[in-house]
Formats: sequence, C-alpha cells, structure tokens
Amino acid sequence: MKDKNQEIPITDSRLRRKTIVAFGIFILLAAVATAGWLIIYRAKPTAEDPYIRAPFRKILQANEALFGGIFQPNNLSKTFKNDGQIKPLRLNGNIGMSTEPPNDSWRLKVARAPGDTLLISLSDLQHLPKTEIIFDFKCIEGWNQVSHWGGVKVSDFVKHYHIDSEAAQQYMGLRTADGGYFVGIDRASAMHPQTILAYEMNGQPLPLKQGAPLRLIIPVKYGIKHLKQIGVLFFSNNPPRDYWAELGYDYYSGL
Ligand SMILES: Nc1nc2c(c(=O)[nH]1)N[C@H]1C(S)=C(S)[C@@H](COP(=O)(O)O)O[C@H]1N2
Ligand SMILES: [Mo]
Repeated sequence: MKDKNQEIPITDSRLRRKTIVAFGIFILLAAVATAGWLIIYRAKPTAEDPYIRAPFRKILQANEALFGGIFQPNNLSKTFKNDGQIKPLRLNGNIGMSTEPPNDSWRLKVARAPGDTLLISLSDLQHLPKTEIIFDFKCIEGWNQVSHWGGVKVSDFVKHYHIDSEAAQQYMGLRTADGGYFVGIDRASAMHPQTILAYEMNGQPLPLKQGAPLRLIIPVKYGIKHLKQIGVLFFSNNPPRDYWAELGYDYYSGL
C-alpha cells in the first residue's frame, strides 16, 4: 500500500509548474480586484444623488431592499427596566437646532397638503395617550446608551388627528423649524409601535439640547433619524430629503 505521508520529491519541473500556477492565480485575483476598483473609481454620482458614487448607493439600496423586506412591523426592539440608574442621553449633534427655548406659541406643523397645515400645541400632544420606552439608543458613530423617553406614538397621533390617509403614503418626513436638519422615514418604521414623538426624557420635560419641545424617538433606527426639535411633519410617496443620506449615508439606517 502507498504511504499517504510519503514525500513527493521536488523536481525542478514540478517547482516551475507550481510557481507558474501560483503566479497565474495571483495575476487573476489582482485583475479582478483592479477591475472592481476601476468600476467604482470611474463610476460617477448621479444627478439625483450627487453625494456618493452610484455603486455605493446601489449597495445601500440593496441592503435596504433586504432589510426593509424582512422588517417585521410587530417585532419590538429590546426594552429595559427602569433601575433608577438611567442617565440623560449623551449629547450628539445640533444641526438645525435653536438655542432659544420654545415658548407657548410653539406649534407642531403637520403639512397635510399645500395650504393645509395642522397646528398642534405641546399641551395638545400631552393630552394624547402617553407611551414610555427605555431602549438602547445607537449612534452610527459607534456609541450606544440605554435611555428613557416619554411621548405619543406616531400611530396614536395619526389616528387622533384623522390623518390615516396621509400617513398611508410611503414615507414620513420631518424637519427642524429652520429646515437645517431633515429626515425621511419609511412608513412601516414610522408607524412601528415603539416610534414616538417624545416630549420627555427620564420622566422630565425634554431639555432643549435634547430636542425640546418635541423629538422623534424611533428605536428601529440609528440615532441620525431621531430628529430633535421637530418643526414640520409631513407624509409623502416620494422619499423626503434626508440630511445624512445626502452626505452619502444609508437612507434606511435600520437596526
Ligand atoms: N436637529 C437635529 N437632530 C438630531 C441631530 C442633529 O444634529 N440635529 N443629530 C442626530 C444624531 S446623529 C444623534 S446620535 C442623536 C443624538 O441625540 P442626543 O443629542 O439627544 O443624544 O440626535 C439626532 N438628531
Ligand atoms: Mo448619531
């Protein structure tokens, strides 16, 4: 019987053949890598999306199709018990934010149609059923923190103001009063039972820098979507403008 461990003698011709095969594989892989790089390098952003090269956006969109497709509207994000140790969320981002505390004349603007805007006061919102949530807030910059919020579910809000038909559109859009920060949210995530218009943090009125009088809390998304100091809310079948998506980030930003 032949010994499996028997060494094969290394002859010059065998060595040459091995070298040629290895070199061939190397050239092939290098060519594939270079071709891939060239495709991405030569690709241009498109007119509609001038911020990132089209192949990168395609990858983000494929991700969105996959994760949006498997998104279960009734699957809840993990929640936590209040152990009395929950700290204010670490501050991050102040784009589009005012340093003036809001006064009693503040109204949430709900743009239903051109020339048809609902104006809703904070106390109106506080009279709606209140939902509290304690969840792990995640920022794309790589930090996360358990945080505690109170407010009204977007789905309860929609029902109360009879804007179900508007909210049946594919997206909800939000922007700050000055329009400096803006996000777009797919309908399923906006209407998710843990998505709230929050006016409290840790059982206290929302601090200004944390988004007073009203911010979005949407545990199924990364922090970039939790817009602080909401000025205008609207629904649309076209994707609303989104601050970070326009700088090349993922529009969907799901968790
Ligand atoms: N208006 C506004 N909202 C915003 C931002 C911002 O720059 N401006 N930053 C976002 C980001 S990236 C994060 S992580 C969270 C942080 O919220 P916090 O400051 O309450 O921690 O707010 C989000 N909402
Ligand atoms: Mo963030």
